[in-house]
Amino acid sequence: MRMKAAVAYGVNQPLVVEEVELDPPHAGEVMVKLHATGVCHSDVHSLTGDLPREWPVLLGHEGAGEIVEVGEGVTRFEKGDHVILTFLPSCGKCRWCHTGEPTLCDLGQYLRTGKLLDGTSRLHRASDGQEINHFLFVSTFAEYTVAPEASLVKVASHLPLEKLCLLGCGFTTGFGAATNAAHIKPGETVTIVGCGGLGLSAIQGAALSGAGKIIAVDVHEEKLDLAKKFGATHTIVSRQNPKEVADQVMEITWGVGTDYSFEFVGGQETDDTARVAFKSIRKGGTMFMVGVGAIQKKTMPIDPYVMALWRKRIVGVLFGDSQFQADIPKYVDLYEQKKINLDDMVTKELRLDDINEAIDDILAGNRVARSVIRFS
Ligand code: CXF
Ligand code: ZN
Repeated sequence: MRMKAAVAYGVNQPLVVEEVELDPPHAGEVMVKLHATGVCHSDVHSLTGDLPREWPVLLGHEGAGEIVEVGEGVTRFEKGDHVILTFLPSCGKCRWCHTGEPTLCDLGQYLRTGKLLDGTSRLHRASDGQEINHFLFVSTFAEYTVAPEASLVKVASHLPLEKLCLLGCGFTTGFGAATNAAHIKPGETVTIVGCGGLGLSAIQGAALSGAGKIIAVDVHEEKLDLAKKFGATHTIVSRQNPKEVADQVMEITWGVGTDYSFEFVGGQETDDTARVAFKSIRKGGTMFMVGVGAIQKKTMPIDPYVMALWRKRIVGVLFGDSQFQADIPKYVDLYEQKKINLDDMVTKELRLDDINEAIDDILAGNRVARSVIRFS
């Protein structure tokens, strides 16, 4: 079928919104009519080359929509189901899926192939048939997508998909970092470095877990205003002086440091942000590395002397260490009960034709928490 999609052709080139031919689902796949997709910093990192891709590629990985066709052998889903597309798949069969760690699912090894699981693409440019690469199996910057059933989570059908789409990446990553990775207990203290979509979701997770001090750090004051709205108790405008930020965290916590810190920035910035997060934790505290560093950056400036003598821990977190098939429906319930706030996370809605504006907003840094592209 023919559809409109935003195709990326090279590093830092604007996406081209054009007609793309989408093939029907093969065995184990479904076709989804997208209702909405979030625009995540990782889409932009892919465009800037920090997370390299083969071109052309159809980006987007935080989508929600309705199933319009199921491929052979698909039993978990049927036409009309509302689904979230997740940026990681879970096969439900491998060792990791069986032991409660679906973010480590063995299918993850194929995520960077640009193809679906049988090694082929369903995407071709309508004008000349040129093959287009898939992105993380879901390619949501399009009116329709074909994805493996392993990349879908079924959700209730009476809630707004233009908000629930955030559960496919950003919200689950941030909220899960606070609730699954850190298991924050009442009264514990946290430093949140980076208050975009991930950081704001972690603040919500920390607040819902009963955290005491929630110290939000960002270079942009606008983001810290939002952080307060979601439950931050203290804010620090980072002035690119890591010592100063960590010193302020120390003052706020009476010279102790916080129990946990979270790095949510990633990309090229991690020299500063990881150092701030590391310095902000207390003796025996844990820093969670959630932002994905640029692939070219192979080191982080961490003081090994302090790490050993202060018994500090650094832990990587992927997709909020969630069991996303089970957790996403729970987050849908929390949203319905107004215990989590997705509505105010979406600070801008756009149409697909304006997708480059959404990318520019992310590059600017201070304009949006999350932008969502709506298809209907
Ligand atoms: C990222 C993680 C690194 C690869 C691209 C997707 N996750 C979510 O944004
Ligand atoms: Zn993402």
